[in-house]
Amino acid sequence: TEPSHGAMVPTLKGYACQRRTPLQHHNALLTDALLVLAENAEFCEDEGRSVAFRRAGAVLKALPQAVHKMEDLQGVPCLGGHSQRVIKEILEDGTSREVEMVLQSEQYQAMKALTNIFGVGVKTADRWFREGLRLPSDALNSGHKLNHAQQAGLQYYDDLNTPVTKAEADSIGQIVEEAVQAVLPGAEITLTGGFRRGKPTGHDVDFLITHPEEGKEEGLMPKVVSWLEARGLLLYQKTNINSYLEATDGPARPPHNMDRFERCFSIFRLERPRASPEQHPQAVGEEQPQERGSPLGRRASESPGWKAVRVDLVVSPVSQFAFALLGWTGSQLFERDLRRWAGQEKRMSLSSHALYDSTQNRYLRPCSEAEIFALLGLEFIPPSERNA
Ligand code: 8DG
Ligand code: MN
Ligand code: MN
Repeated sequence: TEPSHGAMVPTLKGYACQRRTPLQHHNALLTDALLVLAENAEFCEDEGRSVAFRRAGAVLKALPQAVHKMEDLQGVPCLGGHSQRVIKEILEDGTSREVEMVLQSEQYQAMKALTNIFGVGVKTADRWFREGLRLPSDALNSGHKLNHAQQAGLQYYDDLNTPVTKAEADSIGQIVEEAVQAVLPGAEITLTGGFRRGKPTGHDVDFLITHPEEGKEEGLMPKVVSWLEARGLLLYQKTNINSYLEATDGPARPPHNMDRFERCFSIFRLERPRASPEQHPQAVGEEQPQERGSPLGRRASESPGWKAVRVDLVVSPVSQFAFALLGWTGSQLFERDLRRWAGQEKRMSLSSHALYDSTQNRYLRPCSEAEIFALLGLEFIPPSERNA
C-alpha cells in the first residue's frame, strides 16, 4: 500500500541515488545534529549506526521545504526511531540533549581533533585517546611514532583544516594540467569530488586523469609526481600503482569503496595570491586561518606566502573513465547507495572500474555516467544533485 504523504512531501525514494539532493537545503539545523551523532557513532566504531544517522540526514536534505512538525515527515523513508526522537526534540525544544551531550563530551572533542589530522583514522585516534592524548599537539609532544602522512598532517594542520576554496581548486587545476600535458600530451584532467558537485569549498581537491587512447595512461602518475616534485610543488605524496585486473577483481570480488587505480594522495604547496585587498576581499565573518591555534604554535605574522592543500590524483584508463568519474564524484552516501541499489535491486555489481550483471553473467560496457544510470534503471542525477 502507498504510504500516506504529508501535504508538502512528494514521494521520496529510499535510496539516495533515486533522489535529487541539492547543495542548499532547508533543514540544516536537523542535518547538523544528525551529523554529530553519525560522527560520534563512527568514533565508537559503530558503522551501522553511523550510516543510519547519515541516511536520515541525507533524506532531510532532499526535502523541498523546512520541517516544522513531525507530521511533515509522514511517508519520508530512512528515518529510524532514534533519528525521529532527535528530530522531534529539536523541533520542540530547539536542541537535542543527546546531541549537546555528545558535543560536550571529551571523547567526541578529542576524536574530532585527532581525526582532523591527515593520516589519522578512527582506529589510531581511538588508541591515542585511550592513551590520554586529546589534542593534535599531544601527538607531537607524546613521543609517539608518527608515519610520514601523520607528520605532514601535524606540520600543516592549520592549512589542511582551512577549507579549500574553488579559486584555490582552480589554481591547483592549472598546475595539474600543466604537469600532465608536460609528461603526456593529450591527456585530460577532470575536477571530481565535492567541487564537481558544486560545493564552494572542500577539504581537498580531487582530479581524475585519463588519455583518449587506451593504454597511453599507464605509468603516468610517477611521471606527473616527478614533474611536480622537481618544481617544489609537493609537500607530501604517496603514490599507489594500478592493480586492477578484470579477471581477478571482477564479479568474484565484492564492490568495495577502495578502488585500484593508479593514484596519489598528496599535499600541494600552493602559492598564495599576492595580498591585494581590492582583488581578494575577505568575506564578511570568514575566519582568518592564521588566527587559529596551531599545534606548532605558528603565528599569523609567520604565515608563509603559500598554503598546504590536500590533492587526490587518480589515473583511469579511458575504458573505465565513466565508472571512475561516477565513483569519484560522490557524495560518499550517494556512492554507497548506488552500489547498494545495484546489488539489492538489480543483481548487479558496481565499482569505480566496472558494472557486472549477475543475471546475464557478463560485464556491461557503458561509456558515460548517463549510460550507467540507464543500465541501473535509475533516472540520471546530475552531479549538483548528488549532495546526499
Ligand atoms: P570534500 O573533499 O569537499 O570534503 O568532499 P568530497 O570531495 O565529496 O569527499 P572526498 O573525501 O574527497 O571523496 C570524494 C569521492 O571520492 C567520494 O565520493 C568517495 C571517493 N573516494 C575516496 N576514496 C576512494 C577510493 O578509494 N575509491 C573510490 N572509488 N572512491 C573513493 O575518497
Ligand atoms: Mn574531495
Ligand atoms: Mn578526496
